[in-house]
Amino acid sequence: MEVLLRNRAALHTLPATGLYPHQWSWDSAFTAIGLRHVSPRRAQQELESLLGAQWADGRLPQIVFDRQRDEDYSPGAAFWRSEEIPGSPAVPTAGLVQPPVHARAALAVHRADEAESRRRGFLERAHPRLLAWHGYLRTRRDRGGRGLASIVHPWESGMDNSPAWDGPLSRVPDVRAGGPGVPRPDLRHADPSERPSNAEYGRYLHLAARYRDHRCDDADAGHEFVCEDPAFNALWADAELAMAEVAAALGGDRAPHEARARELTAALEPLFSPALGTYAARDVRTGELQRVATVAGLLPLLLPHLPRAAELLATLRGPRFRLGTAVMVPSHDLTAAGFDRARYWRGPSWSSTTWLLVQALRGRGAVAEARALGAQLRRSALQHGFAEYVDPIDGTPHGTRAFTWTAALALDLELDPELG
Ligand code: 2M8
Repeated sequence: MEVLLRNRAALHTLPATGLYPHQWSWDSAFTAIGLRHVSPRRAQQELESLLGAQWADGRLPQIVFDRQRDEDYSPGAAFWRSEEIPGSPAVPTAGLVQPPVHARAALAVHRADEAESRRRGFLERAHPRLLAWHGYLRTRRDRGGRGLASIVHPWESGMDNSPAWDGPLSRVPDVRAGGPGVPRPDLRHADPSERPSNAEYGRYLHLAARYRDHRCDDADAGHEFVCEDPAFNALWADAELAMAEVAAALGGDRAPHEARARELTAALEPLFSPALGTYAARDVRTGELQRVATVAGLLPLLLPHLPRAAELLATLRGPRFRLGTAVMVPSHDLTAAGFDRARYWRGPSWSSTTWLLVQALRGRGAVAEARALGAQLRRSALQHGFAEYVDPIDGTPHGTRAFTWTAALALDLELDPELG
């Protein structure tokens, strides 16, 4: 709670006061999941402040900027100039998106105090915005034509420098070529060996600038990075299951959402790689599956009708991810040549993905494993001042400290009647 209070700003919570001084999309959803236990109203406001920054086409932005802090993070409001793009909201935002975990969070927040939720009309107000958000993914983001949402930037996966993006990113020009260096205010707050490299940032900025210069138009044929991410789509399918509950709570029809969740689950199938024992990202431009096992490929375990659950559980428990003996769940295959214990999404364990897998294990009836994994997350969070990510082999903390979603999700597990 101390971390959540320290990072509080207006109606939302910053992921961390130094490294991430704005509001991030999926961070706010995880934050609300923790906050709901202590202040359901604050949790509602956390989500509503993000939903308030929705674009006319339904997208929920990756970042909602605080103009006062524009020097402290790159790229910021002055880079995106969202106010010049038709359909953008009144507040400055990025044009990209992040994984759609918001409906799941809204349902959890509603259930934390249904009377307060009804009194404030929380679900009634959130529902149309969540529908529009999922509608955006369906109508604007199916770039591959196979029923899955595509991401158009690694930031949209939430797992920025995951090795899954190395192949597709290698074809993207680096803005540094012939130009100035890239601004890295992030390196004031975290060690360079724990963050994405300058070569990756050069490509991130090229892609973001191009998207901005094309008015964040998803129909533009010239995207240089278009990928189907198993985690993004599994979280969307899970969010549709949450929407079925939201619709039922409002006296509506759950069936269309359940049907969509099944369709998405089926559409994920071609992303399964028997060689890896996980789902894998597909580069839509080349059609190639990326042959790397990452935690993103395990997240379809959240889905109840998944045909590959047994294979995913075996991989999670096997040498690549070592459930029970690794510290939480590594972001990348422990046996891969490119596994890096300390660098961001190329190996370290994160609370968000670990928490999602705690829920997935519980959903599949593996309650003892869910409890043990949840206990590891809480222990690690408390031991290291709520670190952003940790070494999966010896637990060494990395990135920033007093990180909001680490605190929020540890709090959620602490107060979970079955797991705490
Ligand atoms: C990280 O991503 C941002 C860009 O969105 C960054 O590296 O500056 C990721 O870990 C992402 O998942 C997270 O939402 C964000 C804020 O915590 O930081």
